[in-house]
Amino acid sequence: MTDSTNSPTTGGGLPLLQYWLEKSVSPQGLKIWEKLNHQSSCLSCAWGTGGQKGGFVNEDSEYLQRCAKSVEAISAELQDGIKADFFQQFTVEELQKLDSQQCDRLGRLSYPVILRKGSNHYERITWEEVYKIAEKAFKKSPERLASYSSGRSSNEAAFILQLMMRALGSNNLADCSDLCHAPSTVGLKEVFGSGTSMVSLESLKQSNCVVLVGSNAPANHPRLMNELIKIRDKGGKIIIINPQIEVGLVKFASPAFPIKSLLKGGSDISTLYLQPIPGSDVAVFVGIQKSLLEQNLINFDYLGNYTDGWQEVINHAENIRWQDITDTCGLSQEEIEEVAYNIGKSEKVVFAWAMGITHHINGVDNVKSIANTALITGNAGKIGAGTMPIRGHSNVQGFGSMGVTIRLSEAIKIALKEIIGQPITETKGYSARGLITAARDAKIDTLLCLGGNLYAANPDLTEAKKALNAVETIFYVATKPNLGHFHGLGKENTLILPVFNRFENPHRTTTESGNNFVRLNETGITHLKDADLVSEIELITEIADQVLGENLINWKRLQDTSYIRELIAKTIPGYSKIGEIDQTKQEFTIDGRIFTKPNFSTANGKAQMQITPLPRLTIPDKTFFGVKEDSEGIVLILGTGRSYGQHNTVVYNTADKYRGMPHRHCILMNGEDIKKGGFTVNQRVKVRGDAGELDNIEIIAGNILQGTAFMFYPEANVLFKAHIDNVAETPAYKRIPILIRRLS
Ligand SMILES: Nc1nc2c(c(=O)[nH]1)N[C@H]1C(S)=C(S)[C@@H](COP(=O)(O)OP(=O)(O)OC[C@H]3O[C@@H](n4cnc5c(=O)[nH]c(N)nc54)[C@H](O)[C@@H]3O)O[C@H]1N2
Ligand SMILES: Nc1nc2c(c(=O)[nH]1)N[C@H]1C(S)=C(S)[C@@H](COP(=O)(O)OP(=O)(O)OC[C@H]3O[C@@H](n4cnc5c(=O)[nH]c(N)nc54)[C@H](O)[C@@H]3O)O[C@H]1N2
Ligand code: SF4
Ligand SMILES: [Mo]
Repeated sequence: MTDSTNSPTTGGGLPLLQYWLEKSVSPQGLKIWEKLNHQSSCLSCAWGTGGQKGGFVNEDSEYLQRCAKSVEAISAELQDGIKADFFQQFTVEELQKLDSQQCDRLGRLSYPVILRKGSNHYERITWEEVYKIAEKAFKKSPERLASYSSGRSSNEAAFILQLMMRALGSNNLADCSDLCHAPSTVGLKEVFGSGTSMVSLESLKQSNCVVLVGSNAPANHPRLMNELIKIRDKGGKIIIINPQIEVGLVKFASPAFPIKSLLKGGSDISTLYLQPIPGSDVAVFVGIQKSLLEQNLINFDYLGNYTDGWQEVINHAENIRWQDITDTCGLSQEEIEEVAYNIGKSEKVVFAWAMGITHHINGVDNVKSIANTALITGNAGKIGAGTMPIRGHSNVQGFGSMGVTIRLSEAIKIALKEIIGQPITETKGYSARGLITAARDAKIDTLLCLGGNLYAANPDLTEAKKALNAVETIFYVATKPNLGHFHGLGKENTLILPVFNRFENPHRTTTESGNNFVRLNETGITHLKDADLVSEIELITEIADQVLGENLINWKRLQDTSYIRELIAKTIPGYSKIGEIDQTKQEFTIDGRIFTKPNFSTANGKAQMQITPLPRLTIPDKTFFGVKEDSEGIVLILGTGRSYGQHNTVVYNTADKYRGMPHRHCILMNGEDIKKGGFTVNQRVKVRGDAGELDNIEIIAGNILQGTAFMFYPEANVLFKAHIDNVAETPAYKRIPILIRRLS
């Protein structure tokens, strides 16, 4: 197999190339400013900047809090609309030659299109016809219907999406969080009875030690860096655990601290920086627990009063041999002891993490091992301390809160039953991975994708493509074209349905930040002339109305989002204040999420600690990849992730200057491994995983742990099959065995 993302010169033809070049240079500076100032939350990450007090204000009412990511996201939304004759001009095969960036640069989707079976072209259709097709497609048996969603849409859209699916009798509500923080949600819920961060922004500011694990915050949550800088400035400690040295985690130049950025080239971030073997974080945290025990830094009073299961966790740490810990994680006992000492001696410790923790087959255990460490030092349930998963998409957490999940809480089930007038199905739904498998086995007829890029976000793109090809009808609801729209085609019909984005909606909406703060987004207008867009709310309610008619739920009335908020207030725990938000304009913190006292949301109020077994990490030999053991090349462990210039599957800029990776087709390797493999820097190589191979990949030397390598997603998703965490079903995107060889 070869690279699926050929440049347009190798097949797409010159006109297509010209088209996106023209698009990508349109001047829009003023419009960006207008949108930055719009009263709505930032489109990009879940740190949650923006809202009622204007675009530059964070949750603590501090000003000047927007970062370049935000501008990038807005600017992409401000592109011109795709021209009326565009889809007549280019066949689907031609469109399939585009890479991610080229797809995005085609411009805003501004009219609905359909690709019918047997046709080579997407063609324009009317919304009337869309609803007719939808009516037929959704009148199938509920287990054959599914949705997938991505966290850019609003709480209101999320709520009615799941309301419609559940009214239809389906629990197949796959979501991008299944590929992201699901292990955090599952793990934290088991331990604390609540699946989100227990730390508010205000509380984070009072911490004097932050342990940041598996996060590249300088690129992915830039405004978090301001908080880390301030914590260090007042003498606090920042402990980084990450196999790769991310420069911004060592030193970060923030525009919020201009003097330091100018004179000192930035602020110091990391006090300690540990580089464990990928996938070994449980060993690191059990090691920290063991050392805390040995250094007498455990808070036994706290454990006795506020936790269950602590004896087992302590015994486990005590009985594991240091040798097993250090062999597993590759760190020395002294390194772990120093971290333990710093955690144990700090008064208020926040444990924060992102995908380096969740993207593993033992992602849930990783999360629990962090939670255990927080608990044995009494760092959960007080101001300035606690567990803090750093959420991804700007409203991904809102989607979970609104019930877009296959793990619906009993409280929401009971409340929804009242609205829907029938019990919520107990059939286990399909997560994002489950959905791909079910589709592959021809078990899905109709799929509604509310945003996102189900195709390119999944491992094994060949499988993902085949799976989607077996779905009868696919509706892609989106603002801009992406790889999935051209590769993830349905068997009968594929529709791309254009919608308003967050700052263009004709009605108010809300979103929820990763810090559990609800933002109110004001109405707006689109810059697109003659565009034939609908809002996500209108789209879903129209479909629901056609399919379900008006019995208990008046779907048309739900086009008034304040009515949706009324229902949310009645249904979703902690969200009662949303019922008055139209009048009060008061953005709020969700009740029951921030724990300032060690009284948790479990049945008895105590945290439920559980043992986390050490992972057995193995590295296959070359024969695993179908070549002889004595053949040339080197086997490494690959982690995939984001460059500075991309938002998930959408690439804005090809280079990642921070990692010295000049384009997308690079592999970052340790200098020793480059030598060991018999390669030189900048050499082009082949990279093979258990699902496919990429050719012509350039070797870049970087500050990454020996034995490991790093590549960008979604390109790297052709390489490997999905190996998932059994409980959360999240793929191991961060621990992929690969073979690197010379080009033949
Ligand atoms: N600019 C930008 N911002 C974004 C996004 C984007 O694509 N672009 N995406 C958004 C989304 S949806 C998400 S989920 C977040 C993602 O934000 P992050 O989680 O910060 O992003 P990743 O690139 O997945 O990489 C996380 C880090 O994990 C480290 N890592 C890899 N393996 C391990 C391991 O085994 N252990 C440890 N401890 N660390 C490891 C990597 O070296 C990397 O630094 O960002 C959000 N914000
Ligand atoms: N190898 C590898 N794979 C990964 C990861 C990794 O680290 N490595 N990370 C995983 C993670 S953490 C995540 S979250 C997933 C991301 O997976 P997804 O969330 O599925 O993908 P995105 O690229 O964020 O989706 C972007 C698309 O959303 C649409 N969109 C943008 N704004 C709106 C809007 O307002 N409304 C609607 N309806 N659509 C909109 C646009 O069309 C855009 O093309 O990828 C996962 N895949
Ligand atoms: S940190 Fe995140 S929410 Fe804040 S401005 Fe940057 S991208 Fe937007
Ligand atoms: Mo994510």
